Amino acid sequence: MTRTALRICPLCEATCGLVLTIDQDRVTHARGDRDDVFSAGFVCPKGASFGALDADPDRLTRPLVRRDGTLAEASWAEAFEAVAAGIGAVSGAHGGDAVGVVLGNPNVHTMAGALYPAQLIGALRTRSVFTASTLDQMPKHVSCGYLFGDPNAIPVPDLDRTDHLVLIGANPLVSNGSLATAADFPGKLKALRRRGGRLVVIDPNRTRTAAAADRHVAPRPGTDAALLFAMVQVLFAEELTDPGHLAPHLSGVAEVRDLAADFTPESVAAYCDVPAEDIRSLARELAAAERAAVYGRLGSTAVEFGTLASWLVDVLNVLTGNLDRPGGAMFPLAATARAPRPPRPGKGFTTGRWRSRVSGHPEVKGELPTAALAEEIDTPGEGRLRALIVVASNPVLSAPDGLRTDRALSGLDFMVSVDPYLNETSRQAHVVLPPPPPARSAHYDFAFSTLAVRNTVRYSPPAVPLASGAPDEPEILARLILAVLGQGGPEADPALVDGQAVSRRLGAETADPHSAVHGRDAEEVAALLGGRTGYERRLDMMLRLGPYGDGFGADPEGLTLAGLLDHPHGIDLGPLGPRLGAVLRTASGTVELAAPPVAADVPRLRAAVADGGDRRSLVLIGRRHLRSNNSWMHNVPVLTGGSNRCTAQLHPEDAARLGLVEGALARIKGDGGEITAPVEITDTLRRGVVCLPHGWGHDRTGTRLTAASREPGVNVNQLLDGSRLDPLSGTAVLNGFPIQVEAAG
Ligand SMILES: Nc1nc2c(c(=O)[nH]1)N[C@H]1C(S)=C(S)[C@@H](COP(=O)(O)OP(=O)(O)OC[C@H]3O[C@@H](n4cnc5c(=O)[nH]c(N)nc54)[C@H](O)[C@@H]3O)O[C@H]1N2
Ligand SMILES: Nc1nc2c(c(=O)[nH]1)N[C@H]1C(S)=C(S)[C@@H](COP(=O)(O)OP(=O)(O)OC[C@H]3O[C@@H](n4cnc5c(=O)[nH]c(N)nc54)[C@H](O)[C@@H]3O)O[C@H]1N2
Ligand code: SF4
Ligand SMILES: [Mo]
Repeated sequence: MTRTALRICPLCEATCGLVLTIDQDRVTHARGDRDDVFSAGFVCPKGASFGALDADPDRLTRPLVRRDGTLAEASWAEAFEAVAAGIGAVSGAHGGDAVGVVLGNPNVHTMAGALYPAQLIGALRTRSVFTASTLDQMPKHVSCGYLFGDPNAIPVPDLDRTDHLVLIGANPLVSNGSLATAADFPGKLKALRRRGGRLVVIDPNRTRTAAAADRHVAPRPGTDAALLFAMVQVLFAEELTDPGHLAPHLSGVAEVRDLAADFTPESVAAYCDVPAEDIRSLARELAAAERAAVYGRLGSTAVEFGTLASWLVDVLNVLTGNLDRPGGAMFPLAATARAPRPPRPGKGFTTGRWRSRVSGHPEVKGELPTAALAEEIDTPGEGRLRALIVVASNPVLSAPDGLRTDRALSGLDFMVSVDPYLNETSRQAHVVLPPPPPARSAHYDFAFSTLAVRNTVRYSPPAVPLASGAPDEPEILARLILAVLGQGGPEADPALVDGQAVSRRLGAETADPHSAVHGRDAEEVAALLGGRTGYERRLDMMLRLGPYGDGFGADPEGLTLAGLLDHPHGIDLGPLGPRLGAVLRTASGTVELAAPPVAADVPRLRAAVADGGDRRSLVLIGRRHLRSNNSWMHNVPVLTGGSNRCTAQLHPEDAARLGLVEGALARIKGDGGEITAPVEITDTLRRGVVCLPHGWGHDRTGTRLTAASREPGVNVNQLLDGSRLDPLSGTAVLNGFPIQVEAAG
């Protein structure tokens, strides 16, 4: 007897609703849910392979504990006792900062990853926090922090209503969108063009997205900040700025004009390798469009001037009046966000409240650069990192210089990995705690609802019950928190962790005159919470205190978890609405266009433009594949093979000059080492650029990745040594760094 269950796909940011067919406890089929209020049936090959991924025989089902040097299966009780002893020994002798926390990308795709890490960091009292953000979008947080006073206030392109969309360093036809949660990005781009709108793509590679555009501009990698500055210069010089409704809310406009003054299209054309006339028309077309949105993604963030480029994206949105209006760049309002309060100035945004020990990198959003993780472990001296808790991260492949990271991890006193796989990183752990597969986990998109191009609310309870005795990931993280607090024994009650979060939030809300529960008794409110588990009670609390919530009775029609469960395909909350006033948290209460730390980085860009860049040297950029995801999806045979391979792509002219033919091996050298990869010649790339995907290099011993290790590929991040960072955000330069290439052997 088969049955079906609904499950939001956790495999990328598009958050599609799936219909799973389930036979016994096995997912035998997955298709798009046509009735899903957000995704309306869209699915991609990864979502369709949900069953294969869920049932991967290499997934760990029991914890592993290292004894006499080898990892062996153990009971959950033994594993948590080992964690309490291992972390306790390090933090007791060396303090909380000696224990690092590393949080990887899947944390934004799990409920556990949204709810528990802050409590874990609090329990450890550690400032040694490293996340995937500094391999990814941290520049956007920093630029929005300075512009709007809140690093999490990230505007998204209003895809359904815009007339003119400019995509910079983004390939949503493959990535399915990022920092802009939209199921069926391909359909939305088609609809844009069908209604007469224009799609502009700025990318050194003629990607699938670029090939579908009305205009494709291919600059030299890493030069976007100069190109965008030149667009700003044109807007001012040709009197095309028109902030309109935003005008009363802006400060720093004149400063931006002055900063942009010498970035004329002519002055940056050679550096960007884009004709000045093309830059001019990019600016004119943007200004002329009725409703336009500029959006930048990884090719604009994980680059040398990532924060400047991210900032200029929104400077363009502001100067053309497109921020916070329909069809422009807008702020979503998630159901689990705090209900809006009356506008008031905030404290503004700062970084550098502390610095990393070895290189002195400033803290950003409470984090240190992941590119500096290895040096914080392997550089001797006071304050060295001696233990790590790694949750859903594979820095040996995802971050610069995996060989050094690998060696550093092997020298730790103690390491825990919360990870379903024994992979390149978790193989160095002393304890591996495996979460259950996605079909056995509940799902709510805490992170992506704050980035979605339409407001909706959806929840999937677990589709399949947990295996007997196995905890879900929320319980694993709650028990981990208790273990680091010294409560590693079986009597420790994970409900305490959820209870603490609930009483903290309700304590603050009942004391807040603008809260729906102001003046009520926090315990009495807590007793009203619905939900079968701790994480469900927390979700119920957040929904009820949120902008659409019932306020625990204040609005009987409002949202609760129980009400949401009556809508298994989700509830549509409508298109995005203007809400800048509620978003702004700068000290001035305005959009601060020219924050001093951002302006102070402009001379570095000016110097790079003046220098012209080394045009003889080749630079490397990345690529993604529809059937892959970062470093952990190469172990599912239906998703690999065909075009999903780890090849070095080169332009035909570069290949000819280097004497490389299709399929030959190229030796590629960078700051951090060298790798050898088969050549794939393609004229989709611009000249001077080599393109390799990341997340490969599955050839280390001691892993359990049967399929991936048969076609291991090479680790592109070995070309980096961790020293190239965007200074304002600490984000690694993963795109547009210099390399040398020659024929191998
Ligand atoms: N050269 C280059 N490097 C890059 C990039 C690039 O474009 N080029 N992209 C960067 C970007 S954008 C990112 S986000 C990072 C990602 O880098 P990481 O944050 O390290 O993420 P992944 O490589 O996806 O590894 C995820 C880990 O989580 C585990 N996992 C999977 N599902 C779950 C789950 O449900 N729970 C738990 N606890 N674990 C789970 C996987 O087994 C794997 O070990 O890589 C970055 N690295
Ligand atoms: N299928 C699939 N989907 C994914 C992922 C995956 O691994 N596979 N990963 C997920 C994650 S973690 C993320 S963060 C998102 C990323 O989502 P996207 O940013 O949309 O994905 P990328 O393919 O990294 O696109 C970056 C683009 O920037 C271009 N680029 C490189 N350097 C430059 C430059 O200097 N300037 C400009 N203008 N462009 C440049 C590259 O050619 C590439 O096309 O994708 C998510 N979705
Ligand atoms: S687009 Fe993303 S969310 Fe949708 S099915 Fe594919 S992997 Fe899942
Ligand atoms: Mo990412």
